[in-house]
Amino acid sequence: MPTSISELHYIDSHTGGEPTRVIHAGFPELAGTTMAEKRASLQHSHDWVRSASVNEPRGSDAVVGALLLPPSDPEMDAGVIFYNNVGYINMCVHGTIGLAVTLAHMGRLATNGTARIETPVGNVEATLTGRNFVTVENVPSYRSRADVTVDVPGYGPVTGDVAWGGNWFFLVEQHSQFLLLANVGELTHFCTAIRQALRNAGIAGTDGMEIDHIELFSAPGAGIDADSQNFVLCPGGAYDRSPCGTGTSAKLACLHARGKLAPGQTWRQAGIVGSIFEGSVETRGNTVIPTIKGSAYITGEGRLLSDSNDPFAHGIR
Ligand code: PYC
Repeated sequence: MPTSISELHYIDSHTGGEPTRVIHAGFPELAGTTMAEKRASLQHSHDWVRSASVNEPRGSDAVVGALLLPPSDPEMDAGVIFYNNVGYINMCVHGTIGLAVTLAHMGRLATNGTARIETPVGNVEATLTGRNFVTVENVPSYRSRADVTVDVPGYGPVTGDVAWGGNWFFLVEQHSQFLLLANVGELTHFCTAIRQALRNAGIAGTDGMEIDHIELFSAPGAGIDADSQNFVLCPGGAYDRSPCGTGTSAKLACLHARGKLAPGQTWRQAGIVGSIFEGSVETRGNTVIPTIKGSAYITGEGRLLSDSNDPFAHGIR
């Protein structure tokens, strides 16, 4: 059979240690108009773009992909679909911070400029406040349930809040884990057991959406200048190296709902590797609009090649 080579053009960055791979050319045209429709087209007809670009051997379970598209709304500057090693994520703040720095690298965003970005779950804004610093105004976020207790086999009852920050999170304050990078294996095991227990108990987000991110909190480790430190388990089994911007948004919504965070007050959230996002909220009806600040750095760019004779042309699925 004649060989053909497909080429996906990428720019890589990391945000607080968490990688983002922006794919900006080389993919097929997607059906539909909105980002939600285009995501459905990507998922059902061209899922190889996702797996070829983030799964091994070209990526890893830590990489979040960001397919950069023209916006459907002329008022917006860009559209994006985020995905990972197992499927599609709704919104991704670390990825939006990476995307803003990538747009600057491409000459499409100037310092102090704002990119208005369409996602499948709403519009967000990313403002470049310095070469590597970005402020993201996220989608409306809210706590849907407080103090939900679930029985987790092997661990016993675990209590947490359910909140939306662009993805669904179960946020746990009380537990007996030590949030240290050295404990990532045990933290992953614990969070995976919580996620399964929520599934088994039929506990979900609004509209029955799966709670696919689990977030643990503790006081920050020695020498970390933050209000809190977290560990976030992502849907594909990897942990977020950054403090997770949608998870921080969910946390801010919960703090606000408990009367522990006033509008405009700053919250410094550290992640498990010690990188920090700064967040605050404004209220809008029953929701909050979170603003998350972080930084990203370009780490590479090029073309991902897939040879049609390669058994892993579309990644290890
Ligand atoms: O920063 O929102 C985030 C995120 C979601 C999944 C990984 N990072």
